[in-house]
Amino acid sequence: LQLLQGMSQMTTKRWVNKPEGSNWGRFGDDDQRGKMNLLTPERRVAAAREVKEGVAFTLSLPLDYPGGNAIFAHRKAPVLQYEKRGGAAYNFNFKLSHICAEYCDIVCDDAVLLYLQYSTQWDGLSHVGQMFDADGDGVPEKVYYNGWRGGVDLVGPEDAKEGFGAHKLGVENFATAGVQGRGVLVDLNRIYGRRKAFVGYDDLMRALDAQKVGVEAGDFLCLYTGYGDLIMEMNKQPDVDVLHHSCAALDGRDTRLLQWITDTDLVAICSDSLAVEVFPPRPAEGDSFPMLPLHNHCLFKQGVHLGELWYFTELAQWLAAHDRWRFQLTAPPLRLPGAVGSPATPVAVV
Ligand code: UVW
Repeated sequence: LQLLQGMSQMTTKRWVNKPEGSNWGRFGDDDQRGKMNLLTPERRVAAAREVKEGVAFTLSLPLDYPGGNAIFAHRKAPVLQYEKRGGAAYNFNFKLSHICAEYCDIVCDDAVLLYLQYSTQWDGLSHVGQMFDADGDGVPEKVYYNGWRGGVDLVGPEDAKEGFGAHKLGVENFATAGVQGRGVLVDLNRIYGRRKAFVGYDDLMRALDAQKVGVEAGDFLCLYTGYGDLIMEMNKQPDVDVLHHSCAALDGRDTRLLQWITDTDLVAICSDSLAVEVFPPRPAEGDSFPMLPLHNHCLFKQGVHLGELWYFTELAQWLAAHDRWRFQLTAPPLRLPGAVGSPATPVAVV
């Protein structure tokens, strides 16, 4: 019987090797939600207890910011589009009635070409993977969180002629996790201003100690760096050189920081900065290393979602004025099957 059970386990698992520091299998061999599994009813109740005044803050940029595509050539500003309705007229300011006498209703519809990671966004677990020998044949393959495979479970235009998308680890799995919990804001802007800084474990602990707040299992760690203010001030004409040399971000090469992320069981890290971590990272030893070490640790190994280009300014001011750092956070991604990222318009309630 033991042998049979062992065999059936081997057939459901997609990996025989798992990356060092990963938690693959912790939430089941077929898990696609990662640490969002830790958003239990108890944690949602704890988050709701942070609502004392009922004041709400929108934590997204307008989704046409940062503006242009100088930051990432491959991510373009949203373009609204319009369709014709029936004959020649566009379905915009369109008269619904054929005879418009006393009453005539008019209607508008639109569509959008939206790069899902252009502005305030979530990175899904399918956003970053790694070449890794998961099947133990000595040859690395394209692998994502929990062993899901590039080219098989995540299919792109170079893998097939049709049927593209993240058939596993798509953001719809994240959306249906009910993304609401307790946010903890760390005000890095207060410490570093607009100076570029690599924030490692010691720095983050000092910031948390100064605010007399901790991060617990199930929390969303939110980092206010001031980068969002810079983006807003640049008024859709981003100065890439200034952005590149400004504000604090996490040091993805700090192994103690990565271990702390693992150990706290936080469910997500959200920042107003471009990539949560400093990019490019500090140089690493050897000739093979992740260019996005924090993404690698969070998305690929631990199933921790990352929120980027959020907007925390007014929330940070309110929290500082009230000497509070926790709030209820509601931040679902789009329930868009097969997408690897999603725009977000998160809301904090204090
Ligand atoms: C990259 O492609 C650099 O990803 P992200 O926007 O998540 O930093």
